[in-house]
Amino acid sequence: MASKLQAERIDGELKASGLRFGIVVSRFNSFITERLLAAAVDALERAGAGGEDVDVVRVPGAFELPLAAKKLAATGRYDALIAIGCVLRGETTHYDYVCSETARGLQLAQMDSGLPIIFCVLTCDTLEQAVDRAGLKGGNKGFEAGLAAIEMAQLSRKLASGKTAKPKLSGAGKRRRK
Ligand code: INI
Repeated sequence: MASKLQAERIDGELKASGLRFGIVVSRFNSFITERLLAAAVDALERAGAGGEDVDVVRVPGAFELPLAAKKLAATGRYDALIAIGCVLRGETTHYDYVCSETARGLQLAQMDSGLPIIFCVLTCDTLEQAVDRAGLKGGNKGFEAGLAAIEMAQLSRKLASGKTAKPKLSGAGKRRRK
């Protein structure tokens, strides 16, 4: 038998006004990362963020993103962070170390701080693949990251406030008072 319980949805709204964002961007492969950055800022602006609500910090390469993100998180100034980078496979294993440590470091920073840190690091075999994901065929992952940052910031506020909706029973499932 189908359940009568109607669980309420708890979502983060896509409204950026009143929220503060920090964006950490890698200068390595800046041809790609600056396009991702522009699209992320565009998403925040379209959702209502003001210029004074968005800070942009640049680091040398993707490997440096986790430490900068961790330090930004520690300031307590932000509702969400976005980490932007682009790692392209070369002929050595360097790529694998940079990719795995960047992802691991950002996840650690996110879990340690409790602040949403959006992973906008492209890890591609070729420059063509990266270009496709930074504004051509595959859309722009920076824009997606901007939206994810807003959603996670709103959701985090909701969950932290404890004002989440409680599941309620529909008509037939309600207990009658005698
Ligand atoms: N950093 C990147 O962001 N992308 C790359 O493709 C890359 N490659 O290929 O080497 C890269 N290396 C630099 C690395 O992130 C650090 O900045 C460097 O090792 C200093 O710690």
